[in-house]
Amino acid sequence: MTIAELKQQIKLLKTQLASETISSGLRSKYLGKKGHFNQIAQVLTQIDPTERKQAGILLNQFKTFLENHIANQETSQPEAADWIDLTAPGIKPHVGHLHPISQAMDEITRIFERIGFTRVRYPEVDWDWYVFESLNMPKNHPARDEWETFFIDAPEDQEKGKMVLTTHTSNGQVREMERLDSQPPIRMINIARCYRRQQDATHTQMFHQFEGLVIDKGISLQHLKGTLDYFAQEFYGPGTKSRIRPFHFQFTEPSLEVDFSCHICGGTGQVVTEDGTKQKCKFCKSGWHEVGGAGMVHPNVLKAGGIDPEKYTGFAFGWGVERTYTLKEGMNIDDIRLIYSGDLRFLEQF
Ligand code: FA5
Repeated sequence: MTIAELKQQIKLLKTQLASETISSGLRSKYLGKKGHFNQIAQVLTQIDPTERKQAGILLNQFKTFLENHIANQETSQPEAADWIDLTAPGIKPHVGHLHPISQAMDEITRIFERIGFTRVRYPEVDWDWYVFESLNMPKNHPARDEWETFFIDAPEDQEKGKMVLTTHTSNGQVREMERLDSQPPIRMINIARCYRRQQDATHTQMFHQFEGLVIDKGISLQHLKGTLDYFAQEFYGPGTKSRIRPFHFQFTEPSLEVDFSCHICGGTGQVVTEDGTKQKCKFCKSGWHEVGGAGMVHPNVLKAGGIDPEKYTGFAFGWGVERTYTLKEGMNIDDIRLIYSGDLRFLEQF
């Protein structure tokens, strides 16, 4: 090789280097063991001995040039900002979403707000008076046993009794009457956490209920049934029906249990299989799903809230949010404890 050829090669490498757009890897590519510089330096032995000194000087100058150029590139383009392809699709940031039960509570709130209900919240640690006694469950009444209550180890209030973790959102009934100075009309939707000593596939120790309360002149069972049908259609979709069955609660008279028709079998309790035979619907077994209780507000409850039962009547209902939500079409949640398992594989599906 001649000095002229060496100069030509150095020139080519400089042009190539100038067109490199990323700094990462430049050092090993040009100055590494098998890099361009070492490869070109190997030709030194092939150069005529009379020109070797000059070739050595040229190579040294080229090496210094490479060192400086690459060092400059590395400082002006830190690794992280190596190279940006402005046309590449962006990296989708990992965004979370509301917990499915929060989504359900928002939806329930919107459904009732559309027909004039006001969303309220009352304490989830409350006095015995609001949770039991004002709801027509005097001290030592056996009906209290159904509520498997957590009691708080705190001093008792002389009038309002012990403190408990609210077992149901019905504690909001007399509180709402008090908030409105016992002046109907009342249209409340109270959604809150509740606690009971229960734990199995359909019960959790902490769960949510939503409580409706309507009090005005002339309120009847028909208003309640109309509200149930409205909710059924809005929450579960057109065609869903509601059904009421006689029950007993101390704070309503008459008392009812509320069912909604099953979306799988349309309330018939039977599904037609592919071969045309009829089978019992496995989802509901009877055509209906029970969601919770309801009834006409007991006169004693109205009195506890300072409202004259001779002038006013009202209805109330209280259902589990988890229960109501898991009955939605396509949910397929057979164990409500999953909802609070914190398992992202479960939660990310909603
Ligand atoms: C009550 O709690 C009444 N306060 C409802 C009511 C309100 C009746 C107003 C009349 C007027 P019950 O104990 O049945 O009723 O509970 C209502 C619903 O809450 C149940 O059907 C269920 O959906 C839900 N629920 C009750 N306990 C649990 C639990 N441990 N885990 C999950 N959901 C529960």
